[in-house]
Amino acid sequence: MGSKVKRKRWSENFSEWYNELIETAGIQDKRYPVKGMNIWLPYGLKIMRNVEKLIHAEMRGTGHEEVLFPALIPETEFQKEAEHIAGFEGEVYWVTHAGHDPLEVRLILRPTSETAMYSMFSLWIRSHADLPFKIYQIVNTYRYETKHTRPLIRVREISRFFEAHTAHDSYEDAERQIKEDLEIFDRLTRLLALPYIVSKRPEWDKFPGAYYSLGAEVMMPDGRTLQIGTMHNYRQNFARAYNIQYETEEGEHEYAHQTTFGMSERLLAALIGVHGDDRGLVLPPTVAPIQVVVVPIPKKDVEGDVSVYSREIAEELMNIGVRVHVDERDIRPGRKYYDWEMKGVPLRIEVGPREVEGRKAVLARRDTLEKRTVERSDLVKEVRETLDKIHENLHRRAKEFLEGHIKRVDTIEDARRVFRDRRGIVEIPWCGEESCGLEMEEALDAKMLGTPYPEENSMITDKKCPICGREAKFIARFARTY
Ligand code: P5A
Ligand code: ZN
Repeated sequence: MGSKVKRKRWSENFSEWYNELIETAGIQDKRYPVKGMNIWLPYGLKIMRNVEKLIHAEMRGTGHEEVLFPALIPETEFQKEAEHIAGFEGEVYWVTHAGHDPLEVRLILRPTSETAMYSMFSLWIRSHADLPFKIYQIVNTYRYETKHTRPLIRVREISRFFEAHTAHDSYEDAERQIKEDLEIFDRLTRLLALPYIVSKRPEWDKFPGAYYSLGAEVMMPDGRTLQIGTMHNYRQNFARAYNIQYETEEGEHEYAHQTTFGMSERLLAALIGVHGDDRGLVLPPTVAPIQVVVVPIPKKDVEGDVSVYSREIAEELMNIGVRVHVDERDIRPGRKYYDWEMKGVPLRIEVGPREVEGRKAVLARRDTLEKRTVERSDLVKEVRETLDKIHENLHRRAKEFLEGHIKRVDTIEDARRVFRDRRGIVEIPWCGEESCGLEMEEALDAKMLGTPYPEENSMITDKKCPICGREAKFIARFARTY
């Protein structure tokens, strides 16, 4: 094993660890000759597909219908909502020619699909009986990102862009939808063992065209936050621009209220970052392509067929729906352990002649690296329980990490100190004025994530805004972000 390269450490140099692991674990190849557009490798795609399955199940369960819109949008459609254009025009890719001919109406590659969908909404939505209207798609979208690109985190082709779009007959019903989105998001992230916080974005950082925006963040190991989900209430902004009207029961015409909910392959980036360690990936069993790997350890001249015994174990596990693989490659066991640990397989079963003879098996957990010998007769039960324990443990330790990195302070000096030693999220009293918020961003070299959501969690009394000295109305969160 002389060729073993020294690995980058998760805890010390996260950014390098991440870039290296994306390739060595077979997630993506980023050598494609268009910057910010990467190739999904088989193993990475399998994990992402498992995440998508969970999303589809949630959307089905909440009455959303799946659709697929074209990737090209006419310039004329794109230009209907003023704030939306202002927010996106610097980020869109243009299609100006077809063959040798310049196009009469130029096209954009969708950066998100509001402007593709909403003129169709105006054709489809006629009466109050058509509402609420709830659709979603998972497609590739294109954004000419100017900040530093990073695989899965900031890409120019977002290849697994999830977007739910809804229309409602009142503001209240749109608010109910945002609540449902938060519940969907909560169940999904529980299945991914990803603890998160939700903030209401400040006015200057809303989604272009939104009345308000919510963002959900996880904490990466270097103390920077990653936004993995957003929910937006558009009120009637887009409905006015795209003429989405419905007839009320009284026969009057009203503009629809709309919301959206978005996520992407950043969910996979979060899984990799939040759960990983110095040995590589650690995948929650819910999305691991292989949940259990069985490694037979044959010994020369020793009785007992480890291979047959291993296959029997695998078959029994397969029969109860466990994704299991037997690694029968002709290489040393240590090499196999190394590979599967790097790929984040939650549980390894080791089988040597001693286990065969004693009707036992060794279980090695990926999350804690603990090993334990169990009876062959208890194996199925033990595997099931251990997979559940692994999931719980991943969630618990990530939650401790997140909560341990949120610090409430009263002054800019204390906030600076937090960013200096530990990084993470700082909560500071804020008067609510944009100028003070921007000044704090500047002073802390951090971004305002917004105010804690639901809103009752952001209210405070008896505190002063550290910039202007006036009465603080909110708690504002700041972090260094991805
Ligand atoms: C919501 C869906 C929207 O686009 N329109 C429809 C709304 N919101 S958003 O915040 O701009 O994006 C939604 C989510 O997409 C992810 N994301 C990205 N992922 C990878 N690379 C990028 N360049 C990128 N940009 C956005 C984020 O998870 C975001 O929350
Ligand atoms: Zn102030």
